[in-house]
Amino acid sequence: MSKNLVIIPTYNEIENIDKMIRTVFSLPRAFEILIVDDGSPDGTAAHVKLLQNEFSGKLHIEERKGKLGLGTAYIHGFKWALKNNYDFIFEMDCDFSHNPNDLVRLLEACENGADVAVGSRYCKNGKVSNWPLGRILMSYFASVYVRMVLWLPVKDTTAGFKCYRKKVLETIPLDEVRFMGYAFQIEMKYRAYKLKFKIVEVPILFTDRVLGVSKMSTKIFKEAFLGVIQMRFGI
Ligand SMILES: Nc1nc2c(ncn2[C@@H]2O[C@H](COP(=O)(O)OP(=O)(O)OP(=O)(O)O)[C@@H](O)[C@H]2O)c(=O)[nH]1
Ligand SMILES: [Mg+2]
Repeated sequence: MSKNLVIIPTYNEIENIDKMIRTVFSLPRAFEILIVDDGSPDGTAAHVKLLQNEFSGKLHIEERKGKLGLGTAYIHGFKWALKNNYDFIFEMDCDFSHNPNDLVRLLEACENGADVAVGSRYCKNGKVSNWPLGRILMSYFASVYVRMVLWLPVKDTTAGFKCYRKKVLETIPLDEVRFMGYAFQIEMKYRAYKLKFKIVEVPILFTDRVLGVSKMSTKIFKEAFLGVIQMRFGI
């Protein structure tokens, strides 16, 4: 049986963390969880540690001292996953924008031959709910922009709900990954594509965050906009 690890980066997710962990552990397939918490002032990490008594051996946490960004949280998690020998490694947000039930379909896509399975809003049958039209348009055209600059054959280039086969994370030089936010998600796909890994999009319904606060900032948008051009000439 494969070892599956869901990495969930958290910063102030106390409203979501309990339900998220319980939902993942109630799925029909076996997943372990690694929370990478950046010293959330709201006590997210303390709650995870409490739950570790209940979910001993399958709920893990790595704590970092301050808010160091999504990209480095995932790199930290990827290294931890490789060290502990997981076969399939997932990225998922804690705010239920990504429906944990879809982890099973991402896993199946990789079991059926994908190296990277991407939970996609913009492929056939993919959907976004609750987002204001402006945000959908911005996100969609950001993906078009990325495809035009990088010729990356993925419809949802900024998607952050993914499953990687171990080999992908062993091959990408993780210490060279340099971006933080949306650009991080683009960079990982672009590197996987350049290394000729098979990327498959799995349609998902993406729902806007209901509880807790968004950590998205204009800095992250700017990084993605300029970062894509840097990637085109850099990687
Ligand atoms: N460890 C860590 N996690 C983070 C950091 N920034 C965001 N996160 C987590 O990353 C996930 C995605 O962050 P969100 O704020 O939901 O970003 P987003 O989904 O692009 O934005 P919204 O649609 O507005 O929610 C959530 O689980 C956050 O708690 C960070 O600096 N460090
Ligand atoms: Mg979110």
